[in-house]
Amino acid sequence: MSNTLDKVKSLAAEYRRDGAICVPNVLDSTALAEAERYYNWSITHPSPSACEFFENDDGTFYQDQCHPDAAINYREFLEQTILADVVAALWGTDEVWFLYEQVFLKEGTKTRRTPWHQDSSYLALDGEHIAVVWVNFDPVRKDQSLEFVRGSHLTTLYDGSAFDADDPTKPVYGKGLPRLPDIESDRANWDIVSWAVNPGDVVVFHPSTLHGGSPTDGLRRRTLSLRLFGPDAVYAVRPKPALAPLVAGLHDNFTAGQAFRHVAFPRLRPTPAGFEQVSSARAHTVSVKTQMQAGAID
Ligand SMILES: O=C(O)CCC(=O)C(=O)O
Repeated sequence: MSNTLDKVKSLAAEYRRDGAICVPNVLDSTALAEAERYYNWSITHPSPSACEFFENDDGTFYQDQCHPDAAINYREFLEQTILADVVAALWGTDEVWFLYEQVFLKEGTKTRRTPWHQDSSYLALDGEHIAVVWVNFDPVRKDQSLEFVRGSHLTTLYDGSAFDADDPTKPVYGKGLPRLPDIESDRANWDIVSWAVNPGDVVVFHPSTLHGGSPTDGLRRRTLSLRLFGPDAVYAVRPKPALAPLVAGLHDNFTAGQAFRHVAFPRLRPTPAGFEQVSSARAHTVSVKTQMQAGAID
């Protein structure tokens, strides 16, 4: 563990500068099998926010996120996983909280790109201490991997992508934030980075980093994306109530800039973790896609 965390610490400056890093061999086969067990639980227990983004395509591009029972069901994994220590090492903090999980499944003959976007556009929190940890259970080739615009977490926050099949930059809010640029049509002018990822490697990125998933072609890609936050995370106001995290009444509890602490989000570090207060009242009743395309939460 200490070797892995030393390796992570040596990447902290790159993480702060680029907004995304790949850390090889973080999860051993036992830890990976454990993570896969929870991924499988999510796949077999869809929440109301589960959806296929592009139903008319040949391949499957499925996601689900923020299951009302995930924090409770993932508890043992979250308490023990080195992934919480990885983000603590990157941030240089002692405290880490669980925000939510998201699962992706891309499989079939061909799946299209995950449109370029920044997660922060959809998120009700800001801060340096917020991270997405992208874990894969299948080898992912570089040309089919998640791509990032280096350093983009330090510049403009754009409107979200509504994941519209005909227009990948179609905005979620349509006001208050600039529309996403068409990065895909102009790739040479963006500093794009990606990695081939083997099971056990993890990609960590700040949610304000512009990213998009390459299309897959005949491969299966199973991804668990964990969202974690630390001490400096504060509640953020977006042009409309932010879509994520999908927790009933979330916006009633906060004012802009307030420290982001809420019973739905258990503290993972320092140990012992604080799960006692976790509420399972994360009600949401329609799919994420519907919410993104309506530009509002249910
Ligand atoms: O895996 C993908 O294609 C998308 C990942 C992503 O956008 C995320 O984890 O925020």
